[in-house]
Amino acid sequence: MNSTLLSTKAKVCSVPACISTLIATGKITTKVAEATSKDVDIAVDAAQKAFDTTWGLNVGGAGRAKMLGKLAQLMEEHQQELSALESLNNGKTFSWAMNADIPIAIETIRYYAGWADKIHGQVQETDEKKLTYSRHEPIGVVGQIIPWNFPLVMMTWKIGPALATGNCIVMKPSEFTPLTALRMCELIQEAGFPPGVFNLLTGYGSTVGAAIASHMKIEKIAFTGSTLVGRKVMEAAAKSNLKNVTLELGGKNANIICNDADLDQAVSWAVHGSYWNHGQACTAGSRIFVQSGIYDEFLAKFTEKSRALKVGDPFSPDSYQGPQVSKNQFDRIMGFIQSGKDQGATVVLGGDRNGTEGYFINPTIFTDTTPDMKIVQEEIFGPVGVVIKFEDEEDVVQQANDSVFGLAAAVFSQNITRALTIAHRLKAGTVWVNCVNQIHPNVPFGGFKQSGIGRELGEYALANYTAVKAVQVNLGYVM
Ligand code: TXE
Repeated sequence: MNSTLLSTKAKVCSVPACISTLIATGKITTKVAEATSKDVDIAVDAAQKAFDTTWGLNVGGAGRAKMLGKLAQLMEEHQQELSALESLNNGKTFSWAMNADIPIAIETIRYYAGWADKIHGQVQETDEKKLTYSRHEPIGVVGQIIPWNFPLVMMTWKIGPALATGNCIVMKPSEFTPLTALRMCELIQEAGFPPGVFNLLTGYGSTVGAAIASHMKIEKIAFTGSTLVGRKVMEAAAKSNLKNVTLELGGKNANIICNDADLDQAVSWAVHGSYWNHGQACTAGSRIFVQSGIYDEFLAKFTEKSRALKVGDPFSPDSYQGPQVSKNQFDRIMGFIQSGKDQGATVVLGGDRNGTEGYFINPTIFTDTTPDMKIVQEEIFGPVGVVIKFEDEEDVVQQANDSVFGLAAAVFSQNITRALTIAHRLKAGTVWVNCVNQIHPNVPFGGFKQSGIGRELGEYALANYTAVKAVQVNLGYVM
């Protein structure tokens, strides 16, 4: 049991420790336990035991609904605390955590509480002498690996459908953001989930994450993170027990603004699309395509509005943007900015660090890019946008789809026919019209192309966590 945290036993061992840093200043906040692959085995055994005895087919949907409902209520009661922890966790502003992340997380759990007693199979008409039906059964022990950009939201997107459908979970949060996940363990216990149903292991991807992905007794894995690691997870699943895989990976999302858009609205949404969560959003609208008739005016207004954003202490009420999550990410983003400069793009705004302490980066805008540049093709995951001119629909659809990713896109036009025609031609799992970054628990979310496999949220996510069994009963058919 060394250095494992099994939520349901609320046991934390102390050594060896991995660290979590206070990102606003770069200093250490606290230390949490570092699990090993042996702890994954222990967690899987605990989960399997719970599945066979107290969970899985041993508890009805109404029971699961009640516990999920209670969990949502507890999260609501602790909203301030969870928001503060989330802000400490990854540097996002307290006000965004309080007004967006935590409410979305609560709504997600409440939404799946509603599904728990509505998981139905079907009856198939085959023959008068046969009764044939399908059951949607829980898979068993499922592995879930989540990232650091929306730690609690990502946690609820994973545990909501998995618990509603009766599975037991072994989860690993990002090594950068264990804090809200650890607090959730206590709330999950308080909500009445039996021991072993939910197990959290804090630790690194190359050890704990890899052990989950290749575990022979974990029959499904859900992963959110980089495309690079998504490939590794899929490979490990294929090489071990062919576990079922869903992946939510990166994006390089097109935000298309047509001549006939409401310009001021388009500017405000583009600011939100580029800098929300400090640009650390897989849906960030980091490729902004603007039609030639309004290009100059848009760029001037967008630059002015971006310059006015306050970057600073995440706990200060007037901060819009806090620090990037880690030194790794800070260096990575600064590397992308440098590559843009080296490859000849023009820096219209920012392009530099904010202050001298911590991982703050000024909102950055590039123009004069070419399609082959790294800043146009690769996911930067920071407050960096490129503004690109386009002439007509054909041109912009071709440019927008010129990406290995296909997560999200947005179209701004007051002509609904034009907006929807473009929306339908874009290769993306989500297209927003006259808005960006709108997330609802009942709307499916996921990517085309290398942005992922499968859909989270909505009714769609239930299928990720159920195995369909067909039962055929002979009512008198004689051999
Ligand atoms: O992600 P990793 P990183 C993208 C974004 C970012 C880049 C790198 O572009 O700049 O990825 O971020 C676990 N087996 N996204 O390096 O490593 C890891 O511990 C199993 C987009 O932080 O993919 C963490 O829990 N698991 C993304 C999780 O994977 C492993 C959100 C994600 O970390 C593992 C985050 C392994 N071998 C980054 N190695 C999104 N889609 O929103 C690491 N992990």
